[in-house]
Amino acid sequence: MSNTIPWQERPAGSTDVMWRYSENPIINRYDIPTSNSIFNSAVVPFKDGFAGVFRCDNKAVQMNIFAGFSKDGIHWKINHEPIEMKAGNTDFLHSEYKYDPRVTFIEDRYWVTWCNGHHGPTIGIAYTFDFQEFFMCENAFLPFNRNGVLFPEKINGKYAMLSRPSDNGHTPFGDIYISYSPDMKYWGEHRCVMKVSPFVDSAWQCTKIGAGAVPIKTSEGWLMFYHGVINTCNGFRYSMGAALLDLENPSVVKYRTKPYLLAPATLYETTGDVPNVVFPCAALHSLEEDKVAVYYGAADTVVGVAFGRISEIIKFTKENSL
Ligand code: BMA
Repeated sequence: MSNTIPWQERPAGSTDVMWRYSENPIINRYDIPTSNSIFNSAVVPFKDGFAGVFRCDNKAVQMNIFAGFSKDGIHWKINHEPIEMKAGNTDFLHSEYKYDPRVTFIEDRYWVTWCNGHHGPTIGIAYTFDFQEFFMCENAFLPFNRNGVLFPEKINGKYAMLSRPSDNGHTPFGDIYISYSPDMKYWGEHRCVMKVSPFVDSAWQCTKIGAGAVPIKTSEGWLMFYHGVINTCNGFRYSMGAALLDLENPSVVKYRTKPYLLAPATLYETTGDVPNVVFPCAALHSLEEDKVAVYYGAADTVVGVAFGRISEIIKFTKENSL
């Protein structure tokens, strides 16, 4: 990755594996004229800076995705109009809503996956070369599904995607699956990757889990940031952990964090439209510099960034595995 990713050193005195950007949130709820909230959004290196796809719910609280651009990964200009889809591998553009986008560069283009409304949530797919024109593809799965996250390269000759089969509401369950496709249209070979943890072992991830950022290829496996949820007497609480998946067969989990890496604690994470949500959707990384910047939705209202050293996260994941 040639672009300089956003970075701040670990605060003096902190022993945390990951730490928050001191200027969080980097995107606020009213940053475009129509928005009620901007959160759960995805960014990638693009040209000499960065581009992203942002979840902006409007003041009718309709969910949609918007393109945005940034020179430094911190200060963003988000388009005021939502992405309009053109026909890609289908002319079926039906979509009742779009939310929780992820973006992955594979070979020659950027792929966007999101939670697409088709009689309930499923996984929508589109591609773009320039973040101006977007071409829609067939939905990957039947409803109900959420948290579709592509791997950044083909695995054994096929596209690979993580997802989380769900229900049509505020799903009280959820495990992570992987599916493969030869062409980004037809998906199969579905396998379970990771299930929720027993309450007594690691309660923050005992109700449901979902893939977060696009997995990062490391010598120790695919490093995948994911969210885990506990159902408390005041509702769901979303935190972030990490897993290392086998490089050749990513349905094999080598390690996953027993303690969380980041959980709602600051005011912008504990207070907002949905309190107590840390929801990772993207990560910028540099293996050479041993740095990662994770982008996460906070309290379903704003966007925050957290930093870490990749080698330390891997070490922590291995030494504190479930
Ligand atoms: C999930 C999705 C996410 C949201 C989370 C917490 O079901 O709707 O977009 O961040 O709930 O409200």
